[in-house]
Amino acid sequence: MTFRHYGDSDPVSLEYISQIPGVTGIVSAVYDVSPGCVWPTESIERIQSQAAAHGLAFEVVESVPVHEDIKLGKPSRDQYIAAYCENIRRLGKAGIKCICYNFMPVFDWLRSDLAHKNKDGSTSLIYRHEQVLAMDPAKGGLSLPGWDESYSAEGLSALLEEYAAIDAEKLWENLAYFIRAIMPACEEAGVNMAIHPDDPPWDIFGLPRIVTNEKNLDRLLSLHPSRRNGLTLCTGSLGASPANDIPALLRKYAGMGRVHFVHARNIRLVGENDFDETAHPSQYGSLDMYEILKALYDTGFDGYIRPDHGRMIWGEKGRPGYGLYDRALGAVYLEGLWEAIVKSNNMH
Ligand SMILES: [Mn+2]
Repeated sequence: MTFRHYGDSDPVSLEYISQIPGVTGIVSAVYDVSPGCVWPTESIERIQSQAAAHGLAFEVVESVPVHEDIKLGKPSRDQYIAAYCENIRRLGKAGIKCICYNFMPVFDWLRSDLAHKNKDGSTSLIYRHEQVLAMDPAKGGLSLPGWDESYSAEGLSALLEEYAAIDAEKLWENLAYFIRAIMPACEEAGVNMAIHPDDPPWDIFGLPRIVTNEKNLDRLLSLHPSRRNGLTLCTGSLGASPANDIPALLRKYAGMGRVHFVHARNIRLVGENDFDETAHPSQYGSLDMYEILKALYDTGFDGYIRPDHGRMIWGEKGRPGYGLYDRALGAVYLEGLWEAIVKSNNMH
């Protein structure tokens, strides 16, 4: 069981994380280096030693960002891929076993409201498709969680223009080129790549999104046969589409040994393409967390898992989705489910 940490700027301290029962490691990254650049070895080692000082392992990186030129397939991509491979080698040397990444054009995960007030006074991240459709990122003023604030409105318009030539098939080609180019470094370094599904799993602002469903996950894995070409199975991201049967997907892909990392969280579907993020337990959302963990148990899953986004509860202020309290409750709830599954299976 791991827990995401955002480095020195994270209001949730490593000490607090070390106090959560059952959490043995952090998921983190070097945050002060631009996409496409090589991470200084000292920065990687610093996270290692800070985590170790609190008895926490640092074996999962989330994320090593993929430069937009790689997604666009521009000639400059080769230099950025070379830097990516160097990062894989450096991270492998530092003890990292798994790198989470995504291949979403321009925008990372997207919500329409980062602090929707619930009846009990807690706040949640929610997504309302109509509201997102009404946003125009090229006009500026957009401030969203996955949002790179460094883009000017002009810079963003130019980037979106470049993407006009990139349809889903072209994006697949560019993803295939990237995966095939980095796999030798992964083999050499002993690092598993774990692509995060697109969140939400449908096109946004006219940009294609391709890591969205079973058919596409099959295609992704077929791009390179190495087990190191694997998945971060994010239950809440894929689960936003009711067509995605999460326990079935886990049984299939964890059974193939291709799931290296699981983001476990619950969401409640409240309309077509609309959802609320909820507390982790099954009763609050549309996902059956018991069936999800049972699928992992039955397939002998031995990868990493972490609670994903949490609500803000008990007056906590912090990074939307990444407060301490609700994620800690989520971790311990998942551990409780796991203990029950393990013990009930040992009895038979
Ligand atoms: Mn996730």
